[in-house]
Amino acid sequence: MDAYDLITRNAAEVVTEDEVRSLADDPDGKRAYVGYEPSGVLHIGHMLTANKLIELQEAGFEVVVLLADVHAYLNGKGTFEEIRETATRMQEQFVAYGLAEDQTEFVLGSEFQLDEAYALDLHALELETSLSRAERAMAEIKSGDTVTVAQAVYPLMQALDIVYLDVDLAIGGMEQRKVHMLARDTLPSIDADAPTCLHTPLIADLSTGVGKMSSSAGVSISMEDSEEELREKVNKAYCPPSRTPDPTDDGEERENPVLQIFEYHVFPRFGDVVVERPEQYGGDLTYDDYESLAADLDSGELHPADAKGALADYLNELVAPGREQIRQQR
Ligand code: TYR
Repeated sequence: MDAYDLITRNAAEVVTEDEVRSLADDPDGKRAYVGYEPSGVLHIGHMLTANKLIELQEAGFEVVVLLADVHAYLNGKGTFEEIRETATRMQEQFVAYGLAEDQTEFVLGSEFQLDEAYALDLHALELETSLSRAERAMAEIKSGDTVTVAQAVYPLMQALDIVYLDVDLAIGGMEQRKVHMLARDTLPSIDADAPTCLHTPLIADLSTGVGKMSSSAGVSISMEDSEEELREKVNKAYCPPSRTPDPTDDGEERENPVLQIFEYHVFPRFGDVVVERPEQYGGDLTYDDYESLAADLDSGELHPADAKGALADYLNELVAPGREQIRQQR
């Protein structure tokens, strides 16, 4: 795979393609980052952007993980002390997951976000931004029902982080896109470049295939799950024998979350995927890419129950080191 294909593999969106192409021309030493609000344990959403960071390391990028303690605080996630403690644990879980410790720079937001120069730049961005724009940027990020002033400052700080961490590529899930668009529009007002961005897809709700999977509602997968819990969640997952399921009766679009997890979590981390089957049902199936697995599910060659069994095995392998890490943390 060439650098551009590796960088953009499984991306839902890149802004802009031309900008990413020029990074791909000479990726060595380029910097990419993801910021995370520290939360108890890594879940499948964190793991999805982490997969992208691992691919970027392969492509030659320097990778920065921002443990966004101040952002978590502004978003009502607890006291500073609680959040900082969680940040340390989260860092250990990322390393257990596979982010190379010597190739990943972990930064706590409060290490630089409380500096005077940062504060003054932040105020300059505040002058440039309407409250309604900041509020819209936060629609898919904010916790709680009312928008606080803290949550309006939040996306501007996120924009500024890109400048202060000196990154060439900002990564986030699709729910971050409006913050990134705000960053592209406002950073030039403080003489900084509009950042290049890459957004990873959102995985549909596991049990319905509708909307997006979230750690706060519905079924989610986390590093805390035991092997049995993983198996149970995957077994109950929505998985019609199709990669393009019919919409719901209400006309809502549906995805196949089992296939999505194969595509965004399993294939990026494992070269080959083996679906074990008893001889009498045709024996094992081996896939070296997502397309062939999806095609077999579509054609009926691969039964959803067998796909689920294999998915649970691979997810368990991905989660096991983090699960062990969490056990030691307690
Ligand atoms: N907004 C991100 C989230 O929803 C966290 C984040 C904070 C990302 C600061 C980047 C950043 O610079 O979790």
